[in-house]
Amino acid sequence: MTDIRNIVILTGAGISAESGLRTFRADDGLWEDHPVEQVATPQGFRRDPDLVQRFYDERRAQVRAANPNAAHLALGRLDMGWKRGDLLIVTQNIDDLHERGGAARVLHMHGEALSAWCTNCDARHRWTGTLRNNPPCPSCGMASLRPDIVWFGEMPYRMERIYRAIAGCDLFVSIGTSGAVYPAAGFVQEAGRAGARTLELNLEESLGSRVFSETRLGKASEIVPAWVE
Ligand code: BJW
Repeated sequence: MTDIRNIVILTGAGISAESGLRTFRADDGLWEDHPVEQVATPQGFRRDPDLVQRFYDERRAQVRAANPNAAHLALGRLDMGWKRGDLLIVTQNIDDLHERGGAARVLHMHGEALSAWCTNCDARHRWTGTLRNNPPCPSCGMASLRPDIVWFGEMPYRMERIYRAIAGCDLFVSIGTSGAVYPAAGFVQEAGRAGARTLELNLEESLGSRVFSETRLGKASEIVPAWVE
């Protein structure tokens, strides 16, 4: 990696699978038991807020019980040691395993399980317990808190910052994501257009595998440390 200065790393559910957090689209994935329109759209939340709060209460508890695996720890080491240029980890994951694995330059484009968002005053609060009993917002006192999650049809967070980082990177790495959800699935094309080398690390080929300059297949806990070291 001697010619590389600026790196953007996109991560998806596959990097946290070996920490015990389920992915979405596998046969035993989350969408098998929880229809996506019911739990991951603003319409689903309006129709049955209790169901959606229960789903994310459970996810929040699972995130708290999980620990970073060797892949998160390797990216943490890379982030701490990378002084030659910029590095940004753009994660689609709502868990905090990158941060607990030692990484600081992390951006959660689909939100965070451990955050609650007040739809009345727009404040965000670190949240570790339940949201099901309509707790009041600590800032404005209204019972308008929802999971701080980007659902289908909503705008992912920090897009401008992400596209700027991609436009300036020499290496784009995608780890453990199926490439089924946009705009994240289109980042590899953006990086390619910017002249970056593109590398996919995944258990199996994703929908966009052909677009990458290189694909390495295997478990994240093995192939990510091997790539970093
Ligand atoms: C391993 C492994 C191991 C397993 N080691 N690897 C038609 C065309 C284009 C776009 C659209 C369209 N119709 C609608 C859209 C837009 C829509 C979309 O993309 N829909 C598609 C289904 C087509 N997107 C949106 O609505 C987004 N917003 C938007 O587009 O706003 C407008 C906009 C305009 C202009 C610019 C920018 C924006 C919002 C998307 C929100 C996604 N939300 C979710 C749920 C919330 C978070 C949560 O509850 O956790 O985010 S959906 C779900 O999918 C979650 C994930 O972050 C996301 C991606 O999933 P991921 O991470 O890839 O998981 P899997 O399960 O799919 O794959 C796991 C991978 O890991 C696999 O490849 C395995 O092989 C691998 N793996 N074990 C390594 N041990």
